[in-house]
Amino acid sequence: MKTGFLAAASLAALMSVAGGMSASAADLEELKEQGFARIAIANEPPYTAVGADGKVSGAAPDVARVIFERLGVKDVVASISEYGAMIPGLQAGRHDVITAGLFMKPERCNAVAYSEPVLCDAEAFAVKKGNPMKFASYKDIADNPNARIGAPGGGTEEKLALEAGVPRDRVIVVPDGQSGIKMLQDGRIDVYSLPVLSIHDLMSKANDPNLEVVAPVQGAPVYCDGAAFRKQDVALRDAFDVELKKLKESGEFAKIVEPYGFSAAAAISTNREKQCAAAQ
Ligand code: 6CS
Repeated sequence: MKTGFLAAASLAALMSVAGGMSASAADLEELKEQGFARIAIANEPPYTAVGADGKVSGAAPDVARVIFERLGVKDVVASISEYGAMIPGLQAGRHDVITAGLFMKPERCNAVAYSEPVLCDAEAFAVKKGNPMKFASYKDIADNPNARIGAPGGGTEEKLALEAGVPRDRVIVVPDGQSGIKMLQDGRIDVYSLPVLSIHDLMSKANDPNLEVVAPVQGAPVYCDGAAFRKQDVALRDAFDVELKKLKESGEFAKIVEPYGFSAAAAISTNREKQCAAAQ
């Protein structure tokens, strides 16, 4: 059953109930009793999406929904969050799990209990047609004093830009994909950076011949996400991983993620240990 994205009022009521869950640990029995798992998403297709009808889809929630059903948790209920707020929200007990394409990186792996890898992707730039400022890497943006990059707040692309030396005042926080494309079209930024599949989804919807994609971004690694649980919810994470492994082995995992453009083999060929240890 496709899960709805609850209207604010009912979501607030729901959260007040669910908020009673012990922030200390969300164990499987509690989730079964609750009847749903509260997932954090960003609404960034094809990773995560909320339709006009409120239905939640995207590769990450679809994998989570199947796994939680197999664990006896009938439903998932999503709330949209900025990437940078997801881990604090999880730790504060506002979510039971993050299923949003939150890429594994050492500092995040220290803060949460990730599942094994689910969605892997490289990074991309959306630029004006002809790439007039010749961006191929985040360093190219740093080296051009006039270049402004748009990226999600607390997201990987923001961090990559800052680490490449782009000054803070030239890294513009963009709240969502549509805003990023509009800011690029209006010339308020010179490049908008998201993972490859997200940029391609936005560009196909924008259908603007004055824009083009640069992918993959040179020097940026391929990242993989996992479902992210609280550190104290390792038992829940392990139960999730048992079902994820079965999905991968049965071929069902590929049937869920590949229609969205993701490579099942990319996730299957790596593991949490490698991804959490990977250099930036
Ligand atoms: O994990 C992240 O920070 C990045 N993940 C996705 C799917 N989109 C942008 C975000 O910065």
